Amino acid sequence: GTSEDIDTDIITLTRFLTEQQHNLGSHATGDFTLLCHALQFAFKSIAYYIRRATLINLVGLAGSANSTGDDQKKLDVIGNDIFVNAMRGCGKVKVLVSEEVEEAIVFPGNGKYIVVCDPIDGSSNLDAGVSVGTIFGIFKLSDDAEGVAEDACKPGTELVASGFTMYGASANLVLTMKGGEVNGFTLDNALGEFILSHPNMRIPKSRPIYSVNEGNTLYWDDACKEYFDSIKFPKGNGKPYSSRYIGSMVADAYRTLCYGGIFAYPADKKSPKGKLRILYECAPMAMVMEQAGGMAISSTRQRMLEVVPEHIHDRSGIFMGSENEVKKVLEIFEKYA
Ligand code: AHM
Ligand code: MG
Repeated sequence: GTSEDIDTDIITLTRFLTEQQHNLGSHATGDFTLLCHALQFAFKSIAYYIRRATLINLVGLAGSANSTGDDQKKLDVIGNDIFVNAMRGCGKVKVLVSEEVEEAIVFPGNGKYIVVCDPIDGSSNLDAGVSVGTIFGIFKLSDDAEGVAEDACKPGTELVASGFTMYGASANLVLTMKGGEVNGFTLDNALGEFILSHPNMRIPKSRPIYSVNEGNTLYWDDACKEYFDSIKFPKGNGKPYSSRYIGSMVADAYRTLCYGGIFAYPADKKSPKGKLRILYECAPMAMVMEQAGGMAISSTRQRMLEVVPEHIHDRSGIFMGSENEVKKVLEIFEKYA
């Protein structure tokens, strides 16, 4: 190529964050920006170790169990440690909730933020080289709060920012800030920078794709069965929906965001409260979906962002994705309510 083919004015995440902070004017202390820098370092490190995993023998079990008793992978432990250390190191975080740690972590110092995260979601897929991801949400500590575990039990409506990084063919970071657009960044491995590659992501209004673990059909309630039957056996000469399920929420959510459709992990007889966690799986994803023009609801038809967890590791059923697809769920669920 000639020199004209090279874009010399790319928007890196660093530049993007600096511009965002500038737009906030004198209100911005720079704390949030520093926190985001620590986050992006954690994503880069995790991306690096995932890419190197097989070569440096990080796959397999680590010989310990996480808070719910699941076997923990070596990379789960590493991902969590990277995340915790990055959040501690930036000095801006007071409370950290991680899927891998039973209790909320309260850091010394006067950090003003609460961070919730699933450092490596979908880790059962790791050994097969399937995409996994980090999910995160950021809350501001209330002025009168001293910073204890309970301060993290907030509804998604109070998130100041959220997103996820998918470690796939490339590392893709999706980031949104309260009231703002959803922006997608791709990690340029050679530069070591996230580059704004998908500005203002908008989820299509409708799309006939569904994503659910259909092996749970036996455990679904009638409303759930009717909904999935309605898209698989449409009336008249309508075409049935396509099925896509990776089993890695971040990857399934990223595809849903890009192509549209619906992703669901319903509450069922086996998991009466659902499988996915409210604070660091459902709420951050719901914020991304809504701000991209989509919807997210719980199995009880509540707006996902308004669900308040009683405990940091609480779960919920979830349906999220294109607006019209989620509305179809609501329509059928209302009949059973
Ligand atoms: P994890 O946090 O233990 O990795 O579990 C969460 C994952 C999600 O990524 C995914 O959507 C879901 O579990 C898949 O569950 P299932 O195997 O029951 O379909
Ligand atoms: Mg998880």
